Amino acid sequence: MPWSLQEVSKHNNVQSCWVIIKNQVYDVTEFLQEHPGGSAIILKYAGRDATSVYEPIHPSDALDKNLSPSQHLGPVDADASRYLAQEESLKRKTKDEIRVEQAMKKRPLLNRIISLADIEEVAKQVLPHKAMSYYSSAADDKISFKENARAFSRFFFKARVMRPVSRCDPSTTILGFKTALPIFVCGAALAKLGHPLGEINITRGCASSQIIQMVSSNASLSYAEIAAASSPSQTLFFQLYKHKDDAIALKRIQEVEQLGYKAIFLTVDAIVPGNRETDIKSPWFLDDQENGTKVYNDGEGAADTNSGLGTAGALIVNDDRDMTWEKTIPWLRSVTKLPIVIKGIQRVEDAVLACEAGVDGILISNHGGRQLEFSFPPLETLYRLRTQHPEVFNKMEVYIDGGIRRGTDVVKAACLGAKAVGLGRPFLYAQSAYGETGVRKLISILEREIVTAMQLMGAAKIADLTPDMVERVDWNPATRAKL
Ligand code: FMN
Repeated sequence: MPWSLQEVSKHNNVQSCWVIIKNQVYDVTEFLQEHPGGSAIILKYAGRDATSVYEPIHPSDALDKNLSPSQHLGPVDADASRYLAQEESLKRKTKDEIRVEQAMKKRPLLNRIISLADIEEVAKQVLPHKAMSYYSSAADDKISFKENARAFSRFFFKARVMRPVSRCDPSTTILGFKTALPIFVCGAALAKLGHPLGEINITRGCASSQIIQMVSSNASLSYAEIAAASSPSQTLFFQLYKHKDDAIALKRIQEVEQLGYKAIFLTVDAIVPGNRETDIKSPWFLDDQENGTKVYNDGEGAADTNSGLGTAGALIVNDDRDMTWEKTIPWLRSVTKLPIVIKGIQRVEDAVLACEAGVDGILISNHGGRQLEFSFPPLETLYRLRTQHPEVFNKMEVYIDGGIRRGTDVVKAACLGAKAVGLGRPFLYAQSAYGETGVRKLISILEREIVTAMQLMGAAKIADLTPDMVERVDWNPATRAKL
């Protein structure tokens, strides 16, 4: 039977907690303790409509996956739905919403955007504070985040000249799947925080540009919605946060396998959340801005603002913290036929162990500097792997991510043996600022920069990029790293 608001409002506590989401009533009393973001945020909306805080961060199938059919109590009545619609239309805009609206009107035309830095600049203006805090945040003092990018400035090209490059082909393959460029989208959570269409902007932008998208376990759209938005020939990879319960992890793997995802990237560098202070501070900033009007950071599964973990904490609360080479890789192999890539390798020795474990590839990454502060810059780790264990590159594919913002960055990594490189934040910024067209623009900028660098290096194809074409330099003897 349809529910009146009055009836729903009686269930406003730990003993009986109901919420309304998109005019449907749910009994979340039992779920309170299981909610990854903690119970406090749900209790804040107990007996009330929670749609506006729920929608931007949860995929559409989250309720079905987490609640039993009996906990779905049915729709609200006609009076209630009229009232809720009216309330929504009369809602006073927050200062941040007003700022975002104005900034969107002032966005530069896309043809004025010529670099990834330009896109990031626009994103900074137009993103809601909460989204920008989540996207831009990194661990502690952001040293690893900054060094990821800075590492590229220590590697210089030794170009070849007098080589024919009028025809230059930057295409390659990743795990056997074609890609127009040696780049891919790194799985990053919560694209809907930045744009209502979320991950689908990236899917569509990649389809027309022939770039592979890795979809996050914590995408804000369901894996099925993203797969449905892809074109028939498009390749999607899946980033796996392995649940501590193997049975639940297996369900997730089977789901994406059935949906046609083509590889599993198992993330191993985020078993506990990094200390991301910009993200943790976000609710207080919004709070102050609204002069006492409490605005919670309900990010990804609704982070409990008192938990001090920020948005990231809630997302990985159920992850397996006891993964090992001996146990986890054989288990994963036994449950899926998909290629397996380990995401989050941070040193040469672990790259070698991954190779011995027989995985199909490794993604050298420190999670964009968001996890372990002072984790080595991936480019430096790639360089050391190339120098110390060149044989690894013949046995499995090696990729890096973190701080890649220029075509020359991509080309440097390719010279050192990376089959491809991943980009995280740049895709989030592009889709937030300009939707699907922003994603296409980003890819076209990188294409131009990659082809230019290749031609100037005397490389007509990716295979022409070799380790001798880059040299690691340190202009400052005082900081010369021991290799
Ligand atoms: N990595 C994961 O394995 N799973 C995630 O859900 C995930 N979410 C992320 C969310 C955001 C906002 C960002 C910025 C990164 C996230 N990452 C995640 C890390 C990215 O996959 C990637 O390693 C990183 O962004 C690369 O660095 P870059 O942003 O400098 O390109």
